[in-house]
Amino acid sequence: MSRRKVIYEGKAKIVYDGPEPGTFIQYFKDDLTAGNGEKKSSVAGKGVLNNRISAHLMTRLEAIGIPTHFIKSINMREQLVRQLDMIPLEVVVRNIAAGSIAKRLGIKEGTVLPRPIVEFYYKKDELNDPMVSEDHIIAFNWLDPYELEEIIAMSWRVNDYLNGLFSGIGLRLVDFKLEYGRLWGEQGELYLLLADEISPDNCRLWDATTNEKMDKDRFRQDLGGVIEAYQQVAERLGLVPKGGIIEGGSINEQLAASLSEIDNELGRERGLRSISKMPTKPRKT
Ligand code: AIR
Ligand code: ASP
Repeated sequence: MSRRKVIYEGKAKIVYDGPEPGTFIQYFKDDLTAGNGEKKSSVAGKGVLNNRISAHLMTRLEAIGIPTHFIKSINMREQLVRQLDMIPLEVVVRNIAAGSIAKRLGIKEGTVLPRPIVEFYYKKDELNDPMVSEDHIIAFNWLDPYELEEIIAMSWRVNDYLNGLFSGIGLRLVDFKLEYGRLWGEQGELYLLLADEISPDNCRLWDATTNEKMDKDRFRQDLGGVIEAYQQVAERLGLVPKGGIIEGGSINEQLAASLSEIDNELGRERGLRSISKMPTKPRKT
């Protein structure tokens, strides 16, 4: 394998330079961390499942007009994505109280929120990703008011769509985290694209009938059955056959490799969409 340039190594992914200008390769690791890297582990096959789940969800979102960085799946752990100028914010959308909002505001976990709530966190490991207000975002110029409005609107749409998609497969979308990046067109116009990943690593998903946790909280809270939960999500989405691709703690490589072909086909069909056809409005100047 040729040596590729590592652009960035995160806790769960590695980003490599891509084969064409303006592209990156996103590699999904099996590593799991919590509490800003304080707790670490690795679960065989987690990266394969997240690659697949995220490829599928990004493709579905593109189909409803949400521009994303996803171009195509390359193999079971890698996807080709657009190179973006990342916005240093985590956008969290919550439907049901859990995690930090339950703790911070003393709301009982599982309480349905009066309406979806969008929160922003400044991406800075040294500071533990502190929550920030819209005023901080504008004052520190992380986004201009137009971009902020656009990101809130896009995040609401993503929430509406994913809520429906997950409820159709018996899962409650409790909350999730999104990241966005900027892309400039040839005329200098700006596009905001959904980036990073959407997977059980950054969504809370509960079984609709039992409220069983089917996401990274199984790892955060030492509940066990992490890979089984992720597989169950992939299985319900129709992305892996019944029984999954991880058997007895190891990946059925042959099965996993044959599966990634499906996303490749999808990618080829879609091709590289010209930036000028992106459905977002150019920025006001
Ligand atoms: N999240 C936030 N930072 C990293 C991640 N993965 C996701 C969590 C959860 C949501 O954002 O996975 O789905 C809210 O997290 P919290 O900890 O603020 O309650
Ligand atoms: N804070 C992230 C999480 O718990 C992961 C990490 O920072 O290590 O999802």
